[in-house]
Amino acid sequence: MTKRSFKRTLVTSALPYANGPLHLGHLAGVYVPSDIYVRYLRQRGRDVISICGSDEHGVPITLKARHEGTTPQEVVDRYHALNKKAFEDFGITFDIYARTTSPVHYETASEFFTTLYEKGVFVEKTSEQYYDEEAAAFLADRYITGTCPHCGNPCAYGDQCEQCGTSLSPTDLVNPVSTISGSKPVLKETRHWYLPLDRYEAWLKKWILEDHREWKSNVYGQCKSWLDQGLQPRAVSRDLDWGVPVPLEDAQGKVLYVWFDAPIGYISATRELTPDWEKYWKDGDTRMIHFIGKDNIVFHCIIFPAMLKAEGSYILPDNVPANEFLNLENDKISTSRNWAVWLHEYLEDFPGKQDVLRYVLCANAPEAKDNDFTWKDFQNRNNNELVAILGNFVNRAMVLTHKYFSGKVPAVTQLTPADSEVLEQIGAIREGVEQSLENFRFREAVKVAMDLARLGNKYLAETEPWKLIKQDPDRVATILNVALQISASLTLLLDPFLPFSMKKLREMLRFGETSWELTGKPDLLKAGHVIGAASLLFEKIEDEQITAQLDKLMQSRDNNKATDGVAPLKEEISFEDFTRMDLRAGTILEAEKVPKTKKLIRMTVDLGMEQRTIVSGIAEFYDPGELPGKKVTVLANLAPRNIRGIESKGMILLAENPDGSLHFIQPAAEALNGSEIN
Ligand code: B3M
Ligand code: ZN
Repeated sequence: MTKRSFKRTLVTSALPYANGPLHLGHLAGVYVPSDIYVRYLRQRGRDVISICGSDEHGVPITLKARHEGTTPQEVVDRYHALNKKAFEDFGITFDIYARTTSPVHYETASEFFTTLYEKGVFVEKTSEQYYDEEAAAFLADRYITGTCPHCGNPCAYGDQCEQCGTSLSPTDLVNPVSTISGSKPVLKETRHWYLPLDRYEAWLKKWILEDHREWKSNVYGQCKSWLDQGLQPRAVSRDLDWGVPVPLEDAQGKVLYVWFDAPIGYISATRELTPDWEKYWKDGDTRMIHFIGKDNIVFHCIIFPAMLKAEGSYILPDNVPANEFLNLENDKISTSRNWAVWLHEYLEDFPGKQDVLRYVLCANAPEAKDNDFTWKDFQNRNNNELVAILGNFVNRAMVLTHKYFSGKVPAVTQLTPADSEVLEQIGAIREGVEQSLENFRFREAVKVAMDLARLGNKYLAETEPWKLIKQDPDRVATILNVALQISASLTLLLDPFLPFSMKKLREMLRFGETSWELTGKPDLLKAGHVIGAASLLFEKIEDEQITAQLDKLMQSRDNNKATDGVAPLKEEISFEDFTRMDLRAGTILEAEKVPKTKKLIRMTVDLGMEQRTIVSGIAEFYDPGELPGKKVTVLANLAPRNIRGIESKGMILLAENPDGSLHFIQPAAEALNGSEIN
């Protein structure tokens, strides 16, 4: 159980795969909460480091490289740079953003494997695995697809079915197919090293189910269900050519499984960050916290701890505050369907509004269950909370101070009991925020912190200094002093959540302190201190901006619809194959329905040198009356065919949509009848 005191904190955030850009689901689930947490600890002067980096191994990366006709290295270089920048742009303050392709990581991961190997931890096993004979490669994880034995999804992967969520092994798949060559794989023997999780089951049960009852219920529940099902040995190596090579003599062509090397990435990143790294990893006075999404729970709560325990010299995580998933406009975020808000695109559309997204994602974080991000909610929270409450309060306090006291903090003449109560509440609010943050309840934390702005807003609304300035300027001096003290405390309390805006507010107030402990202390701004000019902290977001975002999303939905069911490409042909077709521009002269048929239209087409009779099955899509005069493309050297007793000489080219509808491929108006198309 926690509640003991630690000397330092090691915060890790899941290492995103460097195979695609980041979207707001990533921020909401992992990086906004972890950043709030470390900013808070730093503000308290605690010894804390925040570790992250790119996960650069794994089959999705090599597959992407193959699709793009490039190398895995090129893919990870590109996305490492893009994602590192996106984090920086959103003020996610990692102490290091490392990479699992770095030499330090290769060394650390190999050493870790070797230690376990030499301790005799692994079980070495030869088993039959799928092998692609055309590509001469074993088919690990996503290199193989097939039908899910549980739900019948025909596109399940070798490691997981994305439709029903079941985790699979390649031999579970019905009708397996190699994603490299499309061929049917064969079974072939191969040797691998397994981590015998079953031997750690009893220990894990005690460590999690008894000693860590304080873990979030979604995390605890998932662990319990894994442990109740019983743990199996897990292979920690793969037959692949991209990854950390298995550091053994007779292991050519074998690399460490990505989920074996990736969490070791936290250790190697710390090594890269500081020569003092062992203090963070091997001293029992360090508290280690893993921030992750729910799909990573088993790896961080069961497999990695078992690895650390087996190694023997490392500490274990004290808490794993995993979040559930964030949906977008009532639909699962999906990279392949482009149903996402990409971080770099957000900043193009809302420059300078990082804090708004941080705020909305925190206020609406998927902490206990999946949650939904909607642009309407984004607009409402910005306009009704950030603008109307927080921005409005500090702006009024500052503008009135400039107006009545030339920008000088007025001295308190006399505090009423109501004033004192307001000032005392700051301390209570601060404690509330601390409680929530220490327990990883970020939604609650930001709400309580915003209560201070609500309190300030209410205070000004009730005391109405603008009505008193004529008859009682002393009272106004006191009111504005109180309002400015609240503003100064706000810069401290809201800094972890809204770092860009609070920095701006501190500059406006000319208030240089950042220590958390000062929140609620009297006279943060001394009487006589001159504040700077007031400018707006937040701007209203207009309906048009929201509509534009929704349109953008709907467009990607339409694009998906249009490409759903598109026929796969046919086999490659040579240029000579193409030139055998004689394609000509033509114009329809006459058209009539073929009697007693539903689909057929008989046309006379002018091909310049001659007129042709062509029959085509387009009556469901075109009315004969609208056809004369239309330009068409004709395959002119197709052997004549007899269709319902009519000799059809040539074929009119048509595009067929996924819904089966047919549409002419029309040459431009300037193309003369009979001109060759090539
Ligand atoms: N790259 C999976 C993910 O992004 C993985 C996390 C590794 S953390 C050690 O969901
Ligand atoms: Zn399934």
